[in-house]
Amino acid sequence: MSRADLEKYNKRLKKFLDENRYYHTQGVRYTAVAMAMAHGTDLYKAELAGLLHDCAKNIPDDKKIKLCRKHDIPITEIELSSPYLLHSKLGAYVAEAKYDIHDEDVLDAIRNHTTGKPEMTPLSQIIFIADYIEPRRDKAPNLSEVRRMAFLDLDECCYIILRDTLNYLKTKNAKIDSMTEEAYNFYNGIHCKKYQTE
Ligand code: DGI
Ligand code: FE
Ligand code: FE
Repeated sequence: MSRADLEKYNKRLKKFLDENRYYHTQGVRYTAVAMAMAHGTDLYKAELAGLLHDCAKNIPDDKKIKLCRKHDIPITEIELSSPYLLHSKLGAYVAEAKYDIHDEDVLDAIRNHTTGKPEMTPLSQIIFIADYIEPRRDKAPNLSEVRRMAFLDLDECCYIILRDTLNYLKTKNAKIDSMTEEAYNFYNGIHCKKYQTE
């Protein structure tokens, strides 16, 4: 693993992403590195996972489903009805098969970046959060609070993001992935213990 590899991956990635997605990816890449600095975790892994987290995003939805089936990646009912959710699982597969990444922590961070999950590693939390707060994001509520919390408390930051995401999905009447719900319950539990609330 070296920094030269990152530029090699970046060049390859550019061919597979549309322009907006490419710039979003650079935002997540550098936001993740800054967060790794603040939390004392591995800078290279944060940069690598940030760079590759959406590597499967621009694959058309029908092809996402086909590729998952071909490579024995299990598809849940909700993923079948909202196939964009598959880009994270499929992204972990692509990162391993096409970019030759075998670090399980990095692959897990890519795999879990859309829904989150309970007990994420610090790297998975960093990618989950960086994806939400990178500088080009401007639609989520409470962004300035979330951006500040990203550098102070990873668990609390995940709690706020999951709470606001579930609220947003409910207003849109979108189907909720059980993993998003489980992740919320887990980080809400930590939040309640810390702040002694119900
Ligand atoms: O790929 P990005 O757009 O950079 O970001 P992402 O991978 O975090 O995907 C964000 C979208 O995923 C956002 O619109 C909320 C949505 N999402 C997260 N959890 C769920 C969900 N959508 C549904 N339907 N159900 C979920 O549980
Ligand atoms: Fe994504
Ligand atoms: Fe993203």
